[in-house]
Amino acid sequence: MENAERKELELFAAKMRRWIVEGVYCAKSGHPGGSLSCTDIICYLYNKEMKVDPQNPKDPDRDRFVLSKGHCAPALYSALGLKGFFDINEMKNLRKIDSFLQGHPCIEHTPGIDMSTGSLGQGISAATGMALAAKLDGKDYRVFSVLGDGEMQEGQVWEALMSAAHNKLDNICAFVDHNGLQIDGNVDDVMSLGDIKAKVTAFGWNAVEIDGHDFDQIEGALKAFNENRGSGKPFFVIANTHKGRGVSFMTDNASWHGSAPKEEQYNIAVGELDAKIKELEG
Ligand SMILES: Cc1ncc(C[n+]2csc(CCOP(=O)(O)OP(=O)(O)O)c2C)c(N)n1
Ligand SMILES: [Mg+2]
Repeated sequence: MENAERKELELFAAKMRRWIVEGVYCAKSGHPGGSLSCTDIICYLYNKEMKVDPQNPKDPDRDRFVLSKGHCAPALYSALGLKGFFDINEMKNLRKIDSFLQGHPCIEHTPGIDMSTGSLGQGISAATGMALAAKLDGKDYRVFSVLGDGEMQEGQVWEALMSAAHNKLDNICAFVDHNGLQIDGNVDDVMSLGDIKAKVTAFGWNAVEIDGHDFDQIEGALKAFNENRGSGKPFFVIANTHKGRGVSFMTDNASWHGSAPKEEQYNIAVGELDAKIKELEG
């Protein structure tokens, strides 16, 4: 991709991260670590890949997005807000009573949300159902989903993977945000996933492995997904990432899975992200 295009994506992602930190700080709760690790994937999808219209969020022909790791809602909300689905300043009301930006995505109240998620394992199942619906309705839309690596320990995920392959859903592209950490520490210490690529391939999907913070590699994976359409096989992307990416003291640190920064930590995080935004705007 051209340098200017990459820089534009980096700037959007830096703004997303700035709003994630703002939202979680204002709420005094939430999940910054996993939101910051999937930011670049969601940034790319909403800026370059998905056919969606902020003015017409229920367009029946739109591409769908399901955040299966629903606790990372701040990442999705920041992308939707920056794209104009709603006023981005609503991020300051994250998790407040009566706000439409609750701790987990809700299809009923939030423009741009295609599925309510939060109970790990369910999102990818719903995404599979949506991809099957597209096939049955003769529609061309695609379904994108992002799972957590800890989430992949859920048995329901593997039922969904089996179902998608059985139904030949080559219109679904699932990413795992492979940050190596879950709520209690290392995924490998809690319950190792083993060779994810070998497993999902054995479950009938085609798969690629990428650096989930590298926009050229994200683009390459999506190109491979689009070329894979017609194969009758669903497509899986193992995106290697860092939890807490973009904020020095949160990076690769499981303790930032589900906690909000105190004022001093907020100031450091915002200082780092504002400097990044300034550098990219310059
Ligand atoms: C069914 C279910 N069990 C437990 C939880 C609580 N929970 C929320 S996040 C999380 C850890 C998820 O780890 P991972 O999927 O790796 O997320 P990430 O690292 O991307 O934040 C858990 C256990 C849940 N949301 N749903
Ligand atoms: Mg994880």
